[in-house]
Amino acid sequence: MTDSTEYTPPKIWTWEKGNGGRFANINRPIAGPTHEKVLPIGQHPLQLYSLATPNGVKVTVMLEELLALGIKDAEYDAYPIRISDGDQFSSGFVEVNPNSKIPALMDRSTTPPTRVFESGSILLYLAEKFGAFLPKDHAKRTECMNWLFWQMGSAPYLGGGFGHFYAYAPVKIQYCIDRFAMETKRQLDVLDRHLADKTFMTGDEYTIADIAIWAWYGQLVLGRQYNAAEFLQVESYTHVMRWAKLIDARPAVLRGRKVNKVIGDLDMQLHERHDASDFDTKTQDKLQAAKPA
Ligand SMILES: N[C@@H](CCC(=O)N[C@@H](CS)C(=O)NCC(=O)O)C(=O)O
Repeated sequence: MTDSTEYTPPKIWTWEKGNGGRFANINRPIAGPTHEKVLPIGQHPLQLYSLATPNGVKVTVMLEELLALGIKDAEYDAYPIRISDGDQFSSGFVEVNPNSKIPALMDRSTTPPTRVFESGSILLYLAEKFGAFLPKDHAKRTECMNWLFWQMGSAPYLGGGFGHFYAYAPVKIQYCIDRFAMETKRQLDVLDRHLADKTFMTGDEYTIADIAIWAWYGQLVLGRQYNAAEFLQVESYTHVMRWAKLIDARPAVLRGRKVNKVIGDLDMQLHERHDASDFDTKTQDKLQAAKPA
């Protein structure tokens, strides 16, 4: 790895395997599948292929919230896609998402089945399909869309920019960390000012904009992202903190955080989810305790 200050870009960029830092084994400059593999299909109409990253958790929280409303047709099977093992490059996954990123959803209740990718698109699809967490009033719906699209456009600066250079890059480059810490703090201030006189992002109603923004910025201020709470002084964003805690306390949010989680505390890891009862019987702590010694 060359020190950034010494690097002069060549005339033509070439791919050196290993130049992706912590993600060197999965980063590639080309799209498409690397291997043939079909995806598993469970019994429910909705099939989710995902992982409990902030983008993945948006969708599992949404599905658990829909089920908490009593919407039985939102039942789903969720399969983990282990992105560090390259599962997102299987032929089956690429058919559902040509962009090879989690989350990806197949709705098999339609003929033909509908593929849905991009977490924002999945949230909107589910909100429209089930008529929930999306304001009916046009002006309020527009405000909800404003914030949903804000999240989709802003989080790459937090994750791909700040998170990458602060936590994952093999060298600490002050220029990059300064640039993206500044932008992340600016975004937190945008949210803090907006939430100063509102319970949720669009006012009194909890919507898909809250789900999307909480997954990234809520979890950041709650100290779950990049070990950066002190560095970014997240406690100072008091309105964001109050809103993040309010959402975090919802039972459906806790369940959504567990689905397709394959690292961390064992009681938080539900690798596959096929039924509501799986939360009581199939988290990793339960499965490991049930194993014969
Ligand atoms: N804009 C996409 C981003 C999805 C995304 O970046 N997913 C990451 C995990 S959070 C991923 O699958 N990475 C695998 C890879 O880059 O190969 C969305 O919101 O769905």
